Amino acid sequence: MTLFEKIMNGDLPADFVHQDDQAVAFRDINPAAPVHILIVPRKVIPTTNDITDEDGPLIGHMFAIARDLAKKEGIADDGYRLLFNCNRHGGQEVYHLHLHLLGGRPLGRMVAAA
Ligand code: DGP
Repeated sequence: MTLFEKIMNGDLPADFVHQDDQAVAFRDINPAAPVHILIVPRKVIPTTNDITDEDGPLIGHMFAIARDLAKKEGIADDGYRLLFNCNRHGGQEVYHLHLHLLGGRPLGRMVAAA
């Protein structure tokens, strides 16, 4: 079972900000910005490489959750970043698809220097 399945099942605690039948969202344990939320589908999809065409509505739903949470967190107007990390070069740590919602301060341009 993935770490995020354990969180969704309630076996591990998390600070949930959204839950529905398809996806959940909770605050990142190691926030990289004042707002750092992970949007996680209940379906286990290891990486963005594993997304299928049938997952389109689910992925769209994740973005809709991010949009609504950005508004709720008060960061929609100033702006924010949404990102997926994939595999080693992407810096992925948890192999259960998740969309990062980051904001609350200027985030700089794109990626940090290696
Ligand atoms: P990624 O590198 O894209 O796989 O991001 C994984 C994120 O998950 C990372 O920012 C830290 C976060 N994380 C890892 N373990 C936990 C946990 O047990 N609880 C919460 N809330 N977040 C976690």
